[in-house]
Amino acid sequence: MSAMEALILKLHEIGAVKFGNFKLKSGIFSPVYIDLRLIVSYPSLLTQISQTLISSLPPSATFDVVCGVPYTALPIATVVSVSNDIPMLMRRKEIKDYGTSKAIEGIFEKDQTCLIIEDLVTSGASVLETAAPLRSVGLKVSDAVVLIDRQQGGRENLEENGIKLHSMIKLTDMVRVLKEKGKIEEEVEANLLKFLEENRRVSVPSVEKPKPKPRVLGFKERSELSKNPTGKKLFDIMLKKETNLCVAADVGTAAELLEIADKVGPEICLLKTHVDILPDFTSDFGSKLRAIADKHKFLIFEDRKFADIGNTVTMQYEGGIFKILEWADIINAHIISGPGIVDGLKLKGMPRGRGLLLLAEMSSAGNLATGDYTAAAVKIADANSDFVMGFISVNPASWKCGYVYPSMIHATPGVQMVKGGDALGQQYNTPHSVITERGSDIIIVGRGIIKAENPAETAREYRLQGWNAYLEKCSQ
Ligand code: S5P
Repeated sequence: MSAMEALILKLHEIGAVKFGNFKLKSGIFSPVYIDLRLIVSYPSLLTQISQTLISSLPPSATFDVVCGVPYTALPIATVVSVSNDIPMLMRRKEIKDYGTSKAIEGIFEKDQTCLIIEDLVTSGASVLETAAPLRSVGLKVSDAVVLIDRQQGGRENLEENGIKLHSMIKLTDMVRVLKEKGKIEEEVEANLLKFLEENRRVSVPSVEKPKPKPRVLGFKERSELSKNPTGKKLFDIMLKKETNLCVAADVGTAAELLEIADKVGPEICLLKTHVDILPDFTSDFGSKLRAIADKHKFLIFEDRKFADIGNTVTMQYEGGIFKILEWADIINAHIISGPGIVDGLKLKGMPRGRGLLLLAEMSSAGNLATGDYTAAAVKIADANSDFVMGFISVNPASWKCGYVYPSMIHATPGVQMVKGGDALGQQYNTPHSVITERGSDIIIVGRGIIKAENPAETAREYRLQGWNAYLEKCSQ
């Protein structure tokens, strides 16, 4: 008896192959059901499968790492890895939105080749679901090896996606052997061959005809598109420092603010202030903060939320005791008073090369900046793209209008590691969801960092999460 026949008989004996009438994941009814999850209970069988898998590969199938399709093939891949001393990678089915948020776990280098290991292939959809994130992190995927090929289009579907399928056992071989060894009746074999004839190709709906997705432009390309000098500068800083983190420094005193700015400075692209909450504000505050900003290469954003008529805001921007125009690279404004507010701020800010963010949405529960209001903000921004560099937004991916302007920067408040809120209406989303799902660029984090035991270390964690999410978005 050949090793292959012995393997088929063993799989039948342990009940991994059953005959009857079964509904498959793809919706079709099948006269055979194969459940390879059982093999973890038979260690010597698992070893045998893992060894035969690798030895059945042609010499043309070279690879540096292996990756099993979750979940059933994970133990097979692990045994292949251990017994052949080949490093393994793991694909996460669910990407965490804490920690490093990686889709692929393990160490690899760009352009290495990864062999995908699968237990059973029908349409090939699961193999393609694993190939996509591997390819998006720069790995090459050209071969997949499978224990059983159901011969229902998997080979062809994978071939069309540049993956050669190698199978140890074909379903037709399996029924032939089982019939020859007297394990199944002739009728069962005939029934199965008829089924295969009628279901030669199970389509892969989501993979066969991928919907064209708009390409995500990176910060480099977007910097070139920005018409505002501060917007350009911010894109450039984000790229250079690999950070899309803005810290909201809502601390009790100016002294504390300067201290925290120096601590988190290396991790941020932007420091956001509320200068009117500082009891010890003095006229040299601006120059002191500017020195720290220059030292760590970040920009200063005074969250003044101007809201008055154009004429009044010119004075509020330039005058008073705070003299915001002197030291803040960026300010923001509500559009409740109409486009005149932008004209007023622009009059003072433009000659200094400053930038303005419009509040198109807010993070607090029950706020009124939604729908038509958000659309109006986009329209005003578009008409003033030399001065308006972007938006305070919460879910720009959902906007029916305006989200497409790649020159505009989206900065989103209401960010913490864990989704939730405070007692006064603030609502939090995670860095990963803000950047990848909600379509923003910058995470604005206040209490999540300034109330942490070690703000510098925590800022670094937020920076990594925000930046990894940006990289993930670009690779999609
Ligand atoms: O809609 C908004 C707009 C802003 S600018 N919601 C906000 O929370 N902000 C500001 O972001 C808010 O004023 C605060 O400075 C920061 C959020 O702080 P946190 O402590 O809740 O992270």
